[in-house]
Amino acid sequence: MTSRRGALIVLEGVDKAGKTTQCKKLVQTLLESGRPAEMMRFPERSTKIGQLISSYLENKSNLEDHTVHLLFSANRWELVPLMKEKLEQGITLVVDRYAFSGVAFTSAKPGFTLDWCMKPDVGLPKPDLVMFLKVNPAEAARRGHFGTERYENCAFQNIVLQRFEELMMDSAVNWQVIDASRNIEDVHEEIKNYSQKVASKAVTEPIGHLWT
Ligand code: 2DT
Repeated sequence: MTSRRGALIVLEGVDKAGKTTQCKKLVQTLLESGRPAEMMRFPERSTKIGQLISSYLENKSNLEDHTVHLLFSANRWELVPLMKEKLEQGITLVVDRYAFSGVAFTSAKPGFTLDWCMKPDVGLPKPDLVMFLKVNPAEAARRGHFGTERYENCAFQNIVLQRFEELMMDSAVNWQVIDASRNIEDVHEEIKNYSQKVASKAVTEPIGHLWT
């Protein structure tokens, strides 16, 4: 047995950027290249906390803004033991949204600072790579209608994008901006290249702590 760990790879972006499609394709490609890989997503709606979040997103319930922010964070923390276990088993995790979405979405609401929003997620397993799939919200809207869930409107997504851009100024996080306006295969090719490089490097380094 070796002690090579898997890499923690996160895909972020505004709605309709193609994150889920690209996460699935990346997992498939990693598996085909002989690297154990699994997909995860946040929010993970299957847990008790995830169900509260899901009902909120579907507009079936209302939650106070700070409260729901903390629930999103708690939903990540409750999965940390499982994430660590998988990474230590050598499984590369491809994650559809993470703490960056948490901060970008809540801080797009009036009265929330980036700093306050980051606090509950300080110390989470630090991604080895965060790829930001960039499509401007107008282009994203052309790709299909926004759904009916909370936050799915152009004006809000524009503010979310600004918040992501502020988060991307942090050079302590390994951000890569991907032009996701291109076709699925071209976008995948670039994502694959960054991921394979980082997965080879990550195996020799301990898992870091986010925003510490
Ligand atoms: P999807 O399930 O379609 O990705 O939408 N969100 C997500 C937050 O507000 N805070 C968070 O911490 C996370 C992970 C983004 C989920 C919606 O929930 C928002 C869109």
